[in-house]
Amino acid sequence: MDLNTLVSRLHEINAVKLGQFKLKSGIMSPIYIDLRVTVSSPVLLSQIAEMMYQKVSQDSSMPPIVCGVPYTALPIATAMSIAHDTPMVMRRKEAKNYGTAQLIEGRYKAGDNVLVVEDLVTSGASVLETVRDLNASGLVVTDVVVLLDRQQGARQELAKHGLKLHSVITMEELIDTLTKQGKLDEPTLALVNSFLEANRAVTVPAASQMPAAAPAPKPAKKYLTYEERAKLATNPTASKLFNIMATKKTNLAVAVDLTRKQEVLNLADSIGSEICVLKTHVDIIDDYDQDFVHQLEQIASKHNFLIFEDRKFADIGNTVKYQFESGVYHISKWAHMVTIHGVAGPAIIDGFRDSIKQTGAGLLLLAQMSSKGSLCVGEYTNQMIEMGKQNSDAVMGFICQERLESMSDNFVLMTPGIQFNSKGDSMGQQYNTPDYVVKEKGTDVIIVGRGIYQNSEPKSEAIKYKQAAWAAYESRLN
Ligand code: 5BU
Repeated sequence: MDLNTLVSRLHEINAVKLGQFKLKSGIMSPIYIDLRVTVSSPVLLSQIAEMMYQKVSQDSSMPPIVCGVPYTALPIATAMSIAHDTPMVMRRKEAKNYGTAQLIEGRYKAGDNVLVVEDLVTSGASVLETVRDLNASGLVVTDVVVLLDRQQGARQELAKHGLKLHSVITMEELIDTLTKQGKLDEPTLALVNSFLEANRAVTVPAASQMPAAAPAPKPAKKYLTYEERAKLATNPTASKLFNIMATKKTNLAVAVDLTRKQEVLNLADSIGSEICVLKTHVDIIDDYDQDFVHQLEQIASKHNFLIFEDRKFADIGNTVKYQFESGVYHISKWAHMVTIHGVAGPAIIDGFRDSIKQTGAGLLLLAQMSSKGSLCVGEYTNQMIEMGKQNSDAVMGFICQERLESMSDNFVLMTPGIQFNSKGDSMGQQYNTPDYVVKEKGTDVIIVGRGIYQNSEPKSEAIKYKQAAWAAYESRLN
């Protein structure tokens, strides 16, 4: 099949869509290519697989095993495998915690070369995820084949990892052919072209920052300084926080869960010089008023710390927008950062966008919790990390108990559930030490509540936590 026929067939089955589409990255695109629909057209599917096979065979020597990137490319790889009697392996997308717990299914031996098959590439991140799992199982990857190269950086990114990209068709060729076939009118063509131009340089995380391999992500080994992280941060508050931490030499956040405004303010002023963040739950303050916020803001700027309202928003976008901006608390007006759950799905983040655009505030995604039996684990945690990556302008970091490989350095990792002398409370809280979470588990900021505010000498206790957490940070750099 030639390219002209291929494009006609894709257009006929509605695999090429024109309109307004929200991409995985949140960007709106006037063109969307959905190759999943090819499973309903088996002849076309096998023709596509054949074109891809021929492309690789022309340019390189065909590796002896194929592996599709889940899910869209699985049928393409299968068709290729059956037509050419080329064995296939399959990468699991989700962790399996029973049976053999294999990451890669199929028969292979270490050192076997595998052709990675994907429907289309934008930045190359999904391909790299599969490559990494194949490599982790001892397999070698030198070549990647796709039907469509969207020309948004994947070729260069894959080359950096020593991978050669073969594509049957590029986005430019697709647009050209559609135009020649009279399927794109002038205004649409202009829209598509300006979109492609504007989005040519999509960046992908470096290999060390790629999403965690299922099933058992380990903390990454190399640590950057907070100064370096400030430069990588994609959210302004994340950058500000890293800078404050570096300047004040403190990665201590204090959770001031006191119920009278004067108590909170007194403690804030007394420990302000020791902390980078003060965490509030304003809905537990009996005599909350706007004056409280006003005073707290003054103390925060006097001591150079940020205010974190641990509101744990969880509703649909429209509701959280009101909860954030309106009501008694007007949180958006004063909080530098807030926490959100992901149960409602990624659109919750849209509820914060208008306000965040103006203030630069940061969202902290609840990737893991400190309490016993927490359901924020496994695939949920992975999805939260993915949500953060897809919205890295608004998301400043994660609340988590460990640094997972997929948590890239632009994010701040903050960990509650910290106390020197207790393992937990009677209501499910579980504690670790500053050294354990910062040095062993690789998180950045410790959040200490009762360990400090219930101590008879909160200021000197805060200094002890600060010193312990900072020493753990310094020692992990070495
Ligand atoms: P503690 O007194 O150090 O146990 O207080 C911990 C604080 O952190 C408290 O404000 C909690 O609401 C908050 N927290 C937590 O303990 N565990 C979590 O997983 C999350 C927040 Br998220």
